[in-house]
Amino acid sequence: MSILIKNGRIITASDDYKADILIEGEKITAIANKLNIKTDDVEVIDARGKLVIPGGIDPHVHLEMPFMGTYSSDSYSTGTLAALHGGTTMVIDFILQTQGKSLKHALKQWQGRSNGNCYGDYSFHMAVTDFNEKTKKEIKQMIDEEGITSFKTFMAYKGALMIDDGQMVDLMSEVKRRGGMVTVHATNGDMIDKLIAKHKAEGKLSPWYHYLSQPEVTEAEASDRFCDMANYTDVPAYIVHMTCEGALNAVQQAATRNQKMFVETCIQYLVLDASLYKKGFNGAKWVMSPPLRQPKDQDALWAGINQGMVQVVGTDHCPFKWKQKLMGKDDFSKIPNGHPAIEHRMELLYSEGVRTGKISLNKFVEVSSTNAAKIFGMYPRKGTIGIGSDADLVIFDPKREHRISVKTHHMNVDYSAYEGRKVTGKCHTTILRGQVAVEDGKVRIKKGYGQFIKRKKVSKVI
Ligand code: DUC
Ligand code: ZN
Ligand code: ZN
Repeated sequence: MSILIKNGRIITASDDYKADILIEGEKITAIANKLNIKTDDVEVIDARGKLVIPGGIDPHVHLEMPFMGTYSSDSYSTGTLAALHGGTTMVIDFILQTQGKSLKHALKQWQGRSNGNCYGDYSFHMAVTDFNEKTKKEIKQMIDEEGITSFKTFMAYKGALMIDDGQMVDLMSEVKRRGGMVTVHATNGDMIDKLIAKHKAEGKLSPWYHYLSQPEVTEAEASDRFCDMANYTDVPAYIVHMTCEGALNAVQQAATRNQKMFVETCIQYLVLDASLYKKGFNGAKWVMSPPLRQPKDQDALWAGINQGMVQVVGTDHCPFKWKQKLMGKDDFSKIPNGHPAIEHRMELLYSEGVRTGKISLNKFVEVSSTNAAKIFGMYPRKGTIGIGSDADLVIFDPKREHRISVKTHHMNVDYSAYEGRKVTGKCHTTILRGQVAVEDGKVRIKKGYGQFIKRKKVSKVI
């Protein structure tokens, strides 16, 4: 069946106009002022009074991920379905190489959990935690055969995920040679480990000390070092979950050197702050790395978005149920890091960004969808509304008010990090590759509809 969306206001990263959209099969096949299709085989959706935007792309999620002695609580099915409820049609998840094992080995494990289980479309970043001669040979294979073109690195979590600077520059050189991108969790792991040990030795064990163990300087220093190494190797690079003014300053230098350096922040760093860690153990709900920061950092991030220094807003969605958070009841360093947000990113960004006048509608689309598609090799198939693009669309009601709550969210987690928060703007209908996936809260597709999307070489698209 085809779909005709009538009377909507179409917003892309660059345009804002009223038109009808025809979807045939998985693709958008026509856009015109008035489309009159006379056949019974068309579902007509009236989008009058609503916005029609490209399906959101969240390039930073962790589904069913083994981490800190447990697994993040959303599976590939619950996580991608919650994403669709919130207008995100595609996610990029992270594969973690086990130190001592191959990338292929890790890929197989992640395929085992995800294959056939997704509602929404997905891809993987490959986290390289052990770069050696064997891993080096696998980079080309990942890019050319698997369509996995971005390689995540950790400058923290020593002994589990962190690589040293020697491995980092070697990896960067190989990824550059093969046409990929290096992404990074940029915080200084050694400094953080020292501060954690100090606080524990002093008997300071509450979530507040998670925050104090990762001061702004730990992120600013690592971001600066990462930019320098990327400049030295000339690799396209991307800093995930940037939280603070100090780290943004480091990137400014990369911009004046004309580096291909991209920055992502996450919705929580724009709308929540570190005062939440003062709520006793309840603060564990927001224990994530890097931690929430100060209002002055929120201001810097919003400005960075407007100035084009921050290109993407993701979530770092990594939910844990309360029982899992209790693993760190007596020691903040054992609280599984991460918070649930995959469902709320688009609506919060609209409500707190567009409605308040902090960002324009076009910027909203750019940072929630288009830029991620461009940076990660999926544009123009994804990330825009155009003839020939995948029909990944959200029909968004900009006036509808609602409150976020654990009682109504769809993520597999028993608390909300945004409980009771009032939001204006709601995703009414989410369409994925020509199928209505969610309509006014009702699910119309089946588990397994989501496809793995092979991505293009990075150097060809930016
Ligand atoms: N930070 C988190 O908070 N969770 C998952 C991994 C990370 O870097
Ligand atoms: Zn991280
Ligand atoms: Zn992450």
